[in-house]
Amino acid sequence: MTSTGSAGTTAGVAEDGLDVSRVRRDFPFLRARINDHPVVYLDSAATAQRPRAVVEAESDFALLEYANVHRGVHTLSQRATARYDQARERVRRFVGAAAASEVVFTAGTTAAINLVARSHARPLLRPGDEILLTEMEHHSNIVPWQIVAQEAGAVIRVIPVTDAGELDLDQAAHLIGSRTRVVAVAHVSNVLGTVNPIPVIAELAHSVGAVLLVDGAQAVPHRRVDVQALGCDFYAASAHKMYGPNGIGFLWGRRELLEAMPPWQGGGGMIEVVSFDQTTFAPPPARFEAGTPPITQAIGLAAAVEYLEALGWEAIERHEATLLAEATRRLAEIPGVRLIGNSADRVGVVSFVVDGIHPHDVGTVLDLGGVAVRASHHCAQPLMRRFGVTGTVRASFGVYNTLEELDALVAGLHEARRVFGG
Ligand code: 7TS
Repeated sequence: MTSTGSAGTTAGVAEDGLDVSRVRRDFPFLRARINDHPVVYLDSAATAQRPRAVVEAESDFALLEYANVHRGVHTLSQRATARYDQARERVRRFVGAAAASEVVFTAGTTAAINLVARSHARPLLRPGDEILLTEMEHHSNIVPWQIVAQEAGAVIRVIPVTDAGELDLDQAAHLIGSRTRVVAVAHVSNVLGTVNPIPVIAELAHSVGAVLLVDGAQAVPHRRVDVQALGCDFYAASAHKMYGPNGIGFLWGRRELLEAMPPWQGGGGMIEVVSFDQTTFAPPPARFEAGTPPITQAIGLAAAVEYLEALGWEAIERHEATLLAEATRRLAEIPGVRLIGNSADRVGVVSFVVDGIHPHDVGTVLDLGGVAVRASHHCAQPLMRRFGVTGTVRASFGVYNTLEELDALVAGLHEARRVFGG
C-alpha cells in the first residue's frame, strides 16, 4: 500500500520475515505526498530515508547532551567523548573489525577513498606503478586515484564488466601484476546492484602484494559486512546510504596500514605535541580526524547500525530479494524496457532504459506520479559507455519499499510510453 505510512503487507512481503508495515511506521517521510500522489521512494541508493530512531538519537543528543569531544574536563564533554567512542565501537562491530582504532570517521565514502589515495597510495607510488580499478566504479572510486596517479606518474588499469554486469575475473587476473600497488573495487555497484566477489579479488590483490580498497557505499544497507572475512585492507562507507545521517561515513583500515600513513589534514585533535619547530601526530584513528568531528552524526550513525541490526540481515535480504525479483519480472514485461545487467548476486537495485525515451523524461513522468527514481549516469560514466547508453533509469529498494509500490513504478512507465510514444 502506498497511500500512507501504515502500509499493509502483501503475502509475499509478509512471508519474507520483515514486517514492512511496522518498518514504514518508523519512517514518517513515507507519509509525504508528491505531485498529489503518495510518495514512492525508489532512490535509496542515492540516499536512504532515516527512521525516527536515528533522528531522535541525534536530536536527543543535540538538545540535551551536546558538547565537544576530547577537549573538556567537564562532565558534558566527557559524556560526549564517551558517546563518540561508543559510536566508533558500534561501527567496529558492524564491520567485524579487530579494533575500534581501525575505524576512522570521515565525511563519507568519498572522503574515505580520498584519504587512502592521498595518504596511503600517494607516498608509495612510483612512475609506472599501477592502480587497478573496475569499469563499474562510481566516480568517487576513480577520480581520487586518477589524481594521485597523475601526480606520481602511475598508470590506471581497469577490469572490464561482462554483459551480465559482472566483473570479468579472467581479465582481472591478466591485468594484475607486479606493478599493481592498489586494487580499488566497489563491493556493490550503484548502477547494477552487482555484488562483487571481494574475497576472490582480495586473494588476487595480495598475490602480487597490492592492497585492496573496497568501496562499500552500496553494500552496507543490504548485506552484513565482515571486513576480515572479505579479506580487504580498506573499507569505505557512508552513513546516509544506510538509513543514517549525511555528513559522516567511515574508513576501516588494517592497523599496520593506518599506522604507516601520514596525516592528510592538519589541525586540532590529530596531534600529540605541537611547536613551531615540529609537530608529532596522534596514532590512528585520531591522526586522520583533524578538527571537531561530526559528533552528532556519529551518534546517528550508531543508531542506524542498531536499527539495521535489529531488523536482521536475513529479513532485510529476503525482503529486498523479493522486491528485486518482482521488479525485474514486471519491468521485463513492459515493451521497450531494456534491463541493464543481470548478475547472479545482486542487491535491490535495477537499472533500465526505455527505447526511444530519454531517461530524464522517464524520470519526470514517474515523478509526476509521485515515484522518485534516479535518471542519470549515476556518477558512473565509464559504465554507461560500456553499455552504450548516456544514462539509465534506476530504481533502488530499501527496507521500507513494498510490492504495491512497484505498481506505481510500472504504471508510470506505461504512462511514459503513452506520452512519449516509446
Ligand atoms: N561509491 C558508490 C558505489 C556510491 O554509490 C556512491 C554514491 C559513492 C561512492 C559516494 O558516496 P558519498 O556518500 O561520499 O557521496 N552514490 C550515489 C548514487 O548512486 N546516486 O547518488 C549518489
